[in-house]
Amino acid sequence: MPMKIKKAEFLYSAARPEQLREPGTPEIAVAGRSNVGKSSFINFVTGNGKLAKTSKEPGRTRLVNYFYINGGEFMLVDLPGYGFAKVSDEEKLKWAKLIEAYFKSPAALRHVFLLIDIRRDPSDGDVRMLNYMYHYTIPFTVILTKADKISRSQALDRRRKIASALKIGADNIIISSSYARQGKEDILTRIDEILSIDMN
Ligand SMILES: Nc1nc2c(ncn2[C@@H]2O[C@H](COP(=O)(O)OP(=O)(O)OP(=O)(O)O)[C@@H](O)[C@H]2O)c(=O)[nH]1
Ligand SMILES: [Mg+2]
Repeated sequence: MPMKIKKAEFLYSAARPEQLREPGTPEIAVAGRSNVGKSSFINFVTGNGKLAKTSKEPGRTRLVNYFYINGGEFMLVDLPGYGFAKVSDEEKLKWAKLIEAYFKSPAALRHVFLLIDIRRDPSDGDVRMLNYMYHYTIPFTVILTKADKISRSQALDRRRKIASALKIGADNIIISSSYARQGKEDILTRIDEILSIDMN
């Protein structure tokens, strides 16, 4: 059964690790390269086009942004993107520390949606992110974004290639497009599955 999102609100932004929220409400984080479509994905999935700020300029999201869904049923967390060349080394280090702190206190972190542009091969940053998740044993689903840019048969082909490059099953990869509103049912069904797993 797909999860029904009735209400989505911006809750909080964290710029430094010590500002990360105390665990409580289950969290699903949205991670991926800068400009891959994370903020657009959050707007698409919640059905609220203005919730997360999107931009043509990579590096728009610099903070960890928390979105409160259905009055506290769960939280969607928009993580800052990685792999943006124009960012200074100092900024990169800040980013790494923030993400590291986020993954290290995963009490409430249930799942990560790792977004990858369907037209691109996984980057070093994507592989590093996957390794983080294996290291901290955080379950994840890969979401291929911008599927509107290619045909349906090309999309299936890209999914096979990316699955084999990442050594994961193609069934753990959802094809989506925020523009064409593709993949929403699969994503909402996955969210429902994630939240119904008994953590005790
Ligand atoms: N064609 C297409 N473009 C998309 C899609 N989703 C997002 N985009 C575009 O991709 C660009 C980046 O989108 P964002 O959602 O801001 O990306 P982000 O991953 O949040 O970027 P950062 O916050 O910089 O890490 C924007 O120009 C979006 O309009 C999609 O499904 N299809
Ligand atoms: Mg963003």
